[in-house]
Amino acid sequence: GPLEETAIPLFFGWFLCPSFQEKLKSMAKDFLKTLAGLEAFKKHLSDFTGEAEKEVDLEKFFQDKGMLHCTTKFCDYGKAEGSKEYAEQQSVKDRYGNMSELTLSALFLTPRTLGARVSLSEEQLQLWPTGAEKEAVPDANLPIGSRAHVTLGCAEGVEPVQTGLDLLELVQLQQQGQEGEQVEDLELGSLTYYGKGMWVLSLKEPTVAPACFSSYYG
Ligand code: 2AM
Repeated sequence: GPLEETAIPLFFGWFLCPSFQEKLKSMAKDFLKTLAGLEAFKKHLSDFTGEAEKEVDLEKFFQDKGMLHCTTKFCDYGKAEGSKEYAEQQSVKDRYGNMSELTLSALFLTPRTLGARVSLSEEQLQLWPTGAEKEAVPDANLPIGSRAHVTLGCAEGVEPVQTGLDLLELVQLQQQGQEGEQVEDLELGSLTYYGKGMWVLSLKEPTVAPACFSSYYG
């Protein structure tokens, strides 16, 4: 009967330790503050506002989406394709509840989302679901794990799933050799503008985020 079955969660992922969540949130806040003050950003402000000359408060523009985490597999309680197989995968069972260190390599924002890019280790990639990139961008050959990220905020009416899609768009541009417009060297790293309101801050020193592999039922 249903009571003997294992319930499949909404999603699996690495959940950042509470103290680190605060650290990352304040890092993102500082970044937005710096960005808002740059002439280069002001020049492209209409990407965010739809009209020139209008002001935007970036900190209010991106709404908090709660507990910071890096989703591995979105299961939708078993309705998403491959979720049962993922939940039963040996590596998933073995690592469940284990701590891991996520490497954050960049912060990025678009007129839809604000996120941190995660560079997964070989070991962490064993928990990465097959087809996560193909499912999002079927026509491209994007590196496995290149969708990995932490959503830090979304514009009004935007669902967090968008953050990974925005990241993949950026990864695709980089893969196609688009170098973007190197805008500025900030304290945290170099800032690049890729057009259409897409900004990337490559961290000079990747930030290590302690996180626990677990799942969320809601
Ligand atoms: P996120 O990983 O970009 O934050 C609950 O909605 C969580 O699952 C969110 O963290 C969300 O996005 C992620 N999510 C929602 N729908 C998804 C999908 N179709 N594919 C991958 N992740 C998804």
